[in-house]
This record gives sequence, structure tokens and C-alpha cells, in this order.
Amino acid sequence: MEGIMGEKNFVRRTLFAAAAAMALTGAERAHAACVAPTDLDVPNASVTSVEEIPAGSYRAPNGVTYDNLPGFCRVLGAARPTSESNIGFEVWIPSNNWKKRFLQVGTLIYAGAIEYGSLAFALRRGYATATSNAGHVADTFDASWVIGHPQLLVDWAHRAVAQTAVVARAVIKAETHQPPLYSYFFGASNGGREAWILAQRYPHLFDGVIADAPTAYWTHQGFAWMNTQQAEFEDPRATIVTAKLPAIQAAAVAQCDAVDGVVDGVVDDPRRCSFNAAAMLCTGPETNSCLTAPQVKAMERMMRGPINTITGARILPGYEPFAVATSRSWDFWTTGAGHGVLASQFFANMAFQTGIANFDYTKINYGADVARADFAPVLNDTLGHTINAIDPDLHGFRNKRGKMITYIGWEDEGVPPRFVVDYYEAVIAAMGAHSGAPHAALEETRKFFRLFMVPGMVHQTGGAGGPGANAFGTLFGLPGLAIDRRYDVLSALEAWVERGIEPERIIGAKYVNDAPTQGVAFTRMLCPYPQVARWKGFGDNRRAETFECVHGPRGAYLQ
Ligand SMILES: [Ca+2]
Repeated sequence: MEGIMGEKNFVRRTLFAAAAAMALTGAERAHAACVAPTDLDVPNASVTSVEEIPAGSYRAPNGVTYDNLPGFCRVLGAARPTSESNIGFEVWIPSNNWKKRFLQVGTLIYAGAIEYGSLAFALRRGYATATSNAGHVADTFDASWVIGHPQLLVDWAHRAVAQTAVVARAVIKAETHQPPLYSYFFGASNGGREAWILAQRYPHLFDGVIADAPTAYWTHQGFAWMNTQQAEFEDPRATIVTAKLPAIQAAAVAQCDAVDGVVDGVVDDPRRCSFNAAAMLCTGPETNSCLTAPQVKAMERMMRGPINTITGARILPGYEPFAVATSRSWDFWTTGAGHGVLASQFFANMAFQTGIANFDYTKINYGADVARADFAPVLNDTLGHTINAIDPDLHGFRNKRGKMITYIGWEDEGVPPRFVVDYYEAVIAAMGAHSGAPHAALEETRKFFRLFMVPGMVHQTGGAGGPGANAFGTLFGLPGLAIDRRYDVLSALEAWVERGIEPERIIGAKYVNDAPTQGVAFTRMLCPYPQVARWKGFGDNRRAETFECVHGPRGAYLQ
């Protein structure tokens, strides 16, 4: 791997890309030959099939039909960095009008399948694109393939995403006779973890990276999910049913909506107002509009997050209550079985390797089991070091002039949003320690890494959701108002990488019923942390222009 991605190769590639760019005139177009490449020049990787797909609708192997696709060359192959490995990858190259840029897209949860929707997202926008199954074939909710196969775990953790980048660029070069001018990565959830791990472990692979709601602290994420599962289901009296979520959201929003200066159903900054769940305590018979005392405790536990019973530290922050009634959010993950499945798969297959049949979730404790999970052996390494993407030292990426955007909804129900703030603060601290100038650390960090905390937005992999301005070109959500750096996060990254235009703000849209065809309900300015959007105090607060980005508080919790 080192030889493939070493500095020398990077320089050579960059020079070659520059020469290729100069050789092309404006009228010239890159055509994909779409024949099997004779020599990929990537060790232990091979192409297994090549086919030309005409423009229009494409029915993918997952059974879903993707519309409005340009014609493309579909290249399938496998990479086998170890004898156990079998990383299935796909590369899609536009047949015409390739914009000469590569956008790799991430996987979801425990992977095992190709995310065809993400490939379609990239292809429609003119990129050559690629992704992989992360090294195994399985349902994305299933991690049983880990047991007895530590090399497959390493592939899922970080090796597959790096291998795919190397082999995809080789395929693109073989098909188009030129390497991409720029390489980008866009991933959500586990794909967001992949984005961060690329910046941390493989800083030479990509020019720009977007992480959407990264599940980056996976060993602790397991406890965050388990905390929800136990709060909800261990004691039947504590279970909060889906039918109560609208009342919980209404009560939480009523308590906190106005704190940001605009009564709009969106709590801009949950750090500034804590929901007092006890205010919903039933005074008479239980209804869907009130909570029993055990349910109040469950709600408080989910908002607090799991606490290490030995150290007293938060294992991971908790979840926010201001958009819990959003469809496909808490109803699926929290009051449904979602978190329980994710957590059980993690503990049974990755941390303890008992297998799911021998796993009892009520036996998980938040003391000794934390270290047991973090330090479970994986080959000559630990589980935590293998699968987590929390190294705050991004100097390699910064020095290589990489740019990274990360965003997460403040109401994300999968990844505790305050964790992402914690990581960004850790990067700032590492920049300060490295440069010996802590006072300038934030500015140094902002030069290559920006974080957008999006008010009122939930996890996007189930589609757009939440009362906030959630449409700005997210991978699984809705398009912004235009494919333009002002409204579209990927365009913002491109402008930063290619033209040096820093993403000072992105204007998000909230469509009526999250349906672009029904019109725009409002627009809102999204600001890079620690800035927050503040209404100027006059004008129509449904328009982003009446807001400005102002300095906001630092840290995941305000004390
Ligand atoms: Ca508000």
C-alpha cells in the first residue's frame, strides 16, 4: 500500500494530471473506451466485467431503477490485498462529457453491498465514480462475517475504501487515457467514518472529502446505541412508543424554540436549551401526550448518553429531542429496533465475538466492557484503533493541501451530534499543540477543515428529514436550490479545492413537505462552527439573507 500511495507517486500523478489538462482543449471531450483494461498496474486487483450502459433508466442489481442517468461504462472488479480479502468494487465512468473529476462514494453500516444510489448521484453530476462492498457480501445490518475473519474487519474498517480509490483511478485512467484532475470522496454515516479515516490514515488519496454524520467512534457508538436500546426496552414500563413522539417533540420545541430569537419550530442550537422531560409527567391516566416516571427517566438517559461507570466520563454524548417525530428517525432507530440491532451486531460480532445467538444485550455494562471493546485484539492491533476514525492529527492531510467539510444535523438520531463537535475541537487542539500557537489553532483548522452543524436536521441516510433547512445537496437527501457553491455542499468543496474559495456559508432550503416540487418553505444560512446563524432582527426570517453568521460558543456542552 505504501508504495502505491507514496509521496513520489502522488507527485508523479499530479504532474501527469497537469500535463493532461494542458493537452486538452476546451472542445475536447473525454470518452470512455469501455473495454476491459489490459493492465491495471495495481497489485492483486482485477477487472471482472465491463459493460456499456446507455443513457436513461438503469435497473441496478439491487432491483432499484435509477432514472435520468447519462450513458456510462460500468466496470466491475475485485481487489484482494490479503488472501482472505475479496473487495468487490464498481467504477462508473460517463460515456461522454466527463468533467474529469473522480468522486468516490461511501458505504453504509456494516456494508456488504454496493450503494447504487450514491453511484447514480455522482454519475448524474458528471463524475467518474466508484464504491465497493467494503470486502464482503452481506446484508448491511449483518456483521456476522467478522467472526474468524480479522482481515475482513480491516478491509471494512479502512483498507477497502483506500484500495477502491487506487484501483478506481487506475480503471478511469485505463478507460479514458487520463487520470482524474481532482479526486473527491463523499460518504454518509459509515461512509462519513470512511471520509474521516481517509483524511487521517490515507491523506494523499483525495483532494477533498465530505463526511456526512460520521459514525466515526464506532466502539463507543456501540454503547450509544445500546444505551438507547436498554433505556427503551430493558424495562417495559420505560418504553416510549412511537405514538408519543409528536407530543415529546412539541413539548421540547415549545420549551426551547424561542431561545434562538426566531419561533419557527427549529431549535437552532440545542446546547443553549435543555428539554425538561419531567414537565411531561402524567398527572392522570397515561396518554400519548404525557410520560410516566420511568419514561421520563428513559428520555433523560437517551439525552444524556452513556456514562462510563468507572471513570464517570461520557462514553459518547446523547441525542437531542427536538425532531423526534420526524418519520424514519426515532420511530425506526429509537422507539423501533434499529439501535438495538446495530449495537447487538457490534458487540456480538466485533467486540466480543460470541455470535448473535449467544449474545444477551442486558448483560452489557458501561464500565469494564468499554475497555474490553476498545482493546479487543484484531491481528496485532486493537479493535478501537482499527475501526475508529478519531485521530485528531490531520497534519498529513493539511500539508497535502487536502480540504474537508463535515456536517451533521443537530437532531441526528444515529450519531450524537455533540460528538462531532468534540472531534472538531480535538483537531483544533492538535493543530495548536503542533504549531505551538494555540490562539491561532482555530484559524489554522478552518483553513482546511470546516464543520457545519445543521439545525433541525436528522440523519440523512433515510432521506431528507427534520424541520430545519435540510436541502443542500446531501448524498441521501435533497438537492439544494442550485448546483452552485452557495447552495450545494459538493460544489462548495470543489470551489474550495480548485479555486481556493472558502466555504463561509451554505444556504440550505426547506422544501414544503420535503418535496422540491411543492416549493420552498424557507431558506436558512448554515454557518461553519463555531459560527452560528443569527437573525438580523428585521426582514422575513424565512429568507436566509435576513440571517448572518456570527461567532458562537465553543464546545459540545456549554457550562
Ligand atoms: Ca427557533
